[in-house]
Amino acid sequence: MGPIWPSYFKDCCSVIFMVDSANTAQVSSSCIQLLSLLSADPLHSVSVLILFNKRDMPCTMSLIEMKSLFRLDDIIASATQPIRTLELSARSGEGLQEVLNWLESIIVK
Ligand SMILES: Nc1nc2c(ncn2[C@@H]2O[C@H](COP(=O)(O)OP(=O)(O)OP(=O)(O)O)[C@@H](O)[C@H]2O)c(=O)[nH]1
Ligand SMILES: [Mg+2]
Repeated sequence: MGPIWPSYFKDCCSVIFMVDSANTAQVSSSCIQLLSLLSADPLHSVSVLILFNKRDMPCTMSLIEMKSLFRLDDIIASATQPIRTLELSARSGEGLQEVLNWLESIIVK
């Protein structure tokens, strides 16, 4: 669905970018999608949450591995947006409270 995302950017005030941490084959394409999203003009200053999902699966990569594969430190340092990263399991709900806290924090702003 990536090619149609830009049609939603205009009215966006925040972005949640969900990554499948159990899918090694998609890491590079996911990283490219993230970079193109962060460089889109309408998203210049929106709050961004990068969610590493499926942490319950045995084959899941650790947050340290994912951050390293994405070169997230470099991405965060050069991005114009405030970026937060969290781990989550949509299946077990682990990490969900932190996501809700993030949502609340950006709504209050
Ligand atoms: N174990 C586990 N399964 C999850 C989690 N989140 C979603 N799923 C399952 O993942 C499946 C959906 O696959 P995804 O890869 O998330 O969906 P997608 O990226 O739209 O589909 P693909 O393009 O095929 O990768 C469903 O069966 C969900 O139940 C999670 O946190 N843990
Ligand atoms: Mg998938």
